[in-house]
Amino acid sequence: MDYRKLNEWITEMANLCKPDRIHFCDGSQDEYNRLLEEQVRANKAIRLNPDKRPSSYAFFSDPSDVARVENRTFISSVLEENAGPTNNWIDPKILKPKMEKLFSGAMKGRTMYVIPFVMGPVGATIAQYGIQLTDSPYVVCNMRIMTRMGEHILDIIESGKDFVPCLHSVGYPLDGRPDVPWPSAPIEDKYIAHFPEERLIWSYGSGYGGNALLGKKCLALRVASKIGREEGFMAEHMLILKLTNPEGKSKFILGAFPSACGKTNLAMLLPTIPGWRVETVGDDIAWIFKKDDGKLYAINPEKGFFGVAKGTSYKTNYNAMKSIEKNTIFTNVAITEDNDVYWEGMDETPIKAMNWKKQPWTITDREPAAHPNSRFTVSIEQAPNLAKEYDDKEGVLISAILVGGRRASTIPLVTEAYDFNHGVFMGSMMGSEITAAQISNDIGKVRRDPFAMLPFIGYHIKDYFQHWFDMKQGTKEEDLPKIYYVNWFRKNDKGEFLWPGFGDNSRILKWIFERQEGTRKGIETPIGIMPRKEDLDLSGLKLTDEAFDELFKVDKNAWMDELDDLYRYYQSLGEVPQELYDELIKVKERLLK
Ligand code: GTP
Ligand code: SPV
Ligand code: MN
Repeated sequence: MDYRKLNEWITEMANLCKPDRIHFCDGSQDEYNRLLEEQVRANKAIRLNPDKRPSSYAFFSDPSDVARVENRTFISSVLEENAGPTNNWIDPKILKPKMEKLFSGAMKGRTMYVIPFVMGPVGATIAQYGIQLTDSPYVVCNMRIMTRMGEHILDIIESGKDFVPCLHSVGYPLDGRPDVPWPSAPIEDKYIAHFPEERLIWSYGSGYGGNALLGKKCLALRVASKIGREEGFMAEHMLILKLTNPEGKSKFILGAFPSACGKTNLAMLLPTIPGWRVETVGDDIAWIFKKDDGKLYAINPEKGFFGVAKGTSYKTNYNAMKSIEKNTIFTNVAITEDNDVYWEGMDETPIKAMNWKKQPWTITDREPAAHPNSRFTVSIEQAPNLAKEYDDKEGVLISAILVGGRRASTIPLVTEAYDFNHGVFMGSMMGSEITAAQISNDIGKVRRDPFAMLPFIGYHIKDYFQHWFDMKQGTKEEDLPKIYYVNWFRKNDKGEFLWPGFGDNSRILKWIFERQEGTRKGIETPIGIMPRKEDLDLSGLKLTDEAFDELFKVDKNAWMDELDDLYRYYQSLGEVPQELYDELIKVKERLLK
């Protein structure tokens, strides 16, 4: 929206939603503290033990509002064919009036907060400005952590920057009724709507994560992916890490894994191999753009982590645990008797706790104490392994891109693509078991999730694939990032993970780094290049030959089935680029040789 329409838009939305008050957020620490304390007094949050977890708070959502709701998320493009077969679509001419009715009076009895923010470092050529209007102070506090937000951004917008208007309400007007700890609307009234042509976001009825922090999935992925398609960059669901070898040489590696499949963990990894270092540039979203040298660079549009709490421990993710020792907002975790946080997989299990539903819980209970999609929100600046480039508006040069998901079988630990097209093919075939990061009856089932972007592409998926191929135009193959298919989650027939994962993933990163340097070998297989046992640094790791063989096994029949299924998948999407079929055929021919 044109910045000259800013005040008009705010007034119009206020007239629609009828809040009691309007508050322009300045983004200060004072304002953040005040809002949190107000929510403690209103019984919406608890302040954690200041001796254990200084300046930290815990919130507990309504049990019906615990994750992104993909079946209530809409790409409301003017034409249905522009949303494509993978998105929910409603004609904006129908959705807008429907949502206007819901928004009408939705903020009665509440304050409407005006949040000016930018995704990306200020001054980055592809930075995207936004204004979120919300009636949730929880959202304000989370947006302050997750984005660059405040008065200074409003000044930039007022001085002439276009911005993406984002309207949000939890959908629980206080029309003569008392407030509840976590207001939200029933599922059938929830709408997470994107109007891509207008670059407009309307979200109604949920206060949780990606549904409500509109800078994140809505703007930085769905809307930005559409903008990127038009303006020549890519908005991707990827972590960005900086890997440094013992000689001090660094490379930047991106990784596209679906929700709750290990992005934050990889971005914050503590290598188990001596002398290697991993630093974090980003843990969830990467914007990829080309510079005049023809090479691809990335920036992290976010400024914080909204990380999965469950499973995070000093053993599995030391840097995350250090990051959340203070100044952190927790959502849907359990609370210990001394008023600290707990979740399954944490280092020590208490005998008793209060669970995420605020009920008494004991160690013998069958139900987990924390919700599987419990989260922490913390500034990226609290990461002990923060890379200095995280705020660099020039971005970082991409050496390699990992793609992968949770696959109990078929997909080997690591496979290098023969070239860029083969790598895009690998990304297109990604499948993963559905996790608790979205509300679904199919948790655990494998679904195709190309580049981990299935829920986040703001336009037709066939054009998305084409955009990948377009990105390479004018760039020499050797200047493009190398693409690797990884799978930390392969299991043996007893259902146990074959690979230790976490810090030991550094062994795979090392192979990838040295492949780029030309100092590591691998063997050509029908599905790509793989390390032999002697090509990987497995020192100090107990990995049997059987486990190794199983991790790298290419089961010909399983792959033929996979390719048949993939072929049908492509067919179901409409006209996907011919390059994908070409790659599919090449793999098939190599398998049959
Ligand atoms: P989103 O924030 O939802 O996008 O998730 P994410 O991709 O950042 O996933 P995250 O790193 O938070 O990991 C999610 C879950 O996967 C946690 O429970 C981790 O403990 C687990 N996990 C992460 N890395 C590994 C790994 O290498 N091996 C195994 N077995 N589990 C892992
Ligand atoms: C994801 O689901 O990929 C997340 C969490 O990063 S949310 O912000 O809720 O989308
Ligand atoms: Mn994510």
